[in-house]
Amino acid sequence: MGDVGAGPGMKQRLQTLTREVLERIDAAGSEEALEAIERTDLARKGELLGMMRGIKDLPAEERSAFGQAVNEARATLEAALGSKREAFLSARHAAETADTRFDPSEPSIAVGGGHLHPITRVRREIEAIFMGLGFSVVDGPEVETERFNFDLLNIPSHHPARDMQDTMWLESGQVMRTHTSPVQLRAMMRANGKVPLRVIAPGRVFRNEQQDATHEHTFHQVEGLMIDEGVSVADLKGVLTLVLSRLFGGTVEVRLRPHYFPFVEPGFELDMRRAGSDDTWLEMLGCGMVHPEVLKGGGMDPTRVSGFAFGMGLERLAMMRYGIEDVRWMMSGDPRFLQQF
Ligand code: FA5
Repeated sequence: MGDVGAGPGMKQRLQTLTREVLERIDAAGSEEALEAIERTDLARKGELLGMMRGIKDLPAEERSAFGQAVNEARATLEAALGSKREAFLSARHAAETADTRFDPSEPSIAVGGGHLHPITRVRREIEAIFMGLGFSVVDGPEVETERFNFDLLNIPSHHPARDMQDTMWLESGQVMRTHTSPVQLRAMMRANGKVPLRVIAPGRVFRNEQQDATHEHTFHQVEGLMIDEGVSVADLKGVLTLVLSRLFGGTVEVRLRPHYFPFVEPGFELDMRRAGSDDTWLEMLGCGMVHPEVLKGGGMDPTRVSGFAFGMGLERLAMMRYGIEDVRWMMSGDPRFLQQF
């Protein structure tokens, strides 16, 4: 700038420069192009700010007016940059929302709700029915002692009845309970000889068994126990018939067969099938009158009280209830199975 100090020349140049930069801003085709203009024309080393530094060489009376003019030019350019940048932003936003592949009003993809496992459903139904009859729901440990799983249930060691249930033994000498019957003893002991005692005990049981369509190694039972003065086989039959007809809506046939269980006398097995069908009978539960030795072991006086007990397989009940053909589906964890319930 050879003519620094010539006020009119600098003013002219300021006007020209402002117009040129405004044109460049206007012509910028992208946000990057805008940034480039900002970096050169409005930078400290750019021509505009260079003019600021030249002010000191101007005649004193022109300095203030020229300084103001440069500041105004700078403000004008920054405002133009700002509004151009905003135009780019809103164009970008409009392009994004105009993309018809994205419709914010469309319902979202269904995530799929959870389902209760058929075993859980049947267990809850059974619990509700028994609670309506004055039974309470109790629990017992899955890892049991030999004493509770066998001895107190009138199954001494070396008794062939131990082979009826293939047992999973732990290194500690304890067992994975093979049935829910040990909870009978725990409930009696807690009752401390007091009757009436009416409990059910749902839970998992474990057997070292070969799996097939009706046998699992891990399955569920619901134990039932009712002890009072004068309880008879008629009560056993009455309660079980009532419960099963509530559970199945009175549409099943029931068959009682005499059966040996060491902890009951007399003992029975109950089979069921859909009424009027020629389905095969499905073994559903074992039951009987609590053996006097078992009552004694639980702290009850067999000369004063009597009781009935039963143990039903929940898998078999659920299979009947929902028409499930293979027990192995129950533990499959397959969502195609679970989604049906
Ligand atoms: C018992 O476990 C006796 N504790 C039942 C009992 C209790 C009898 C009280 C008398 C008094 P059992 O081994 O039969 O009996 O099994 C009872 C029920 O569990 C069977 O009727 C059947 O429904 C079911 N069950 C037995 N084994 C299996 C298995 N491997 N898979 C699925 N369900 C089974």
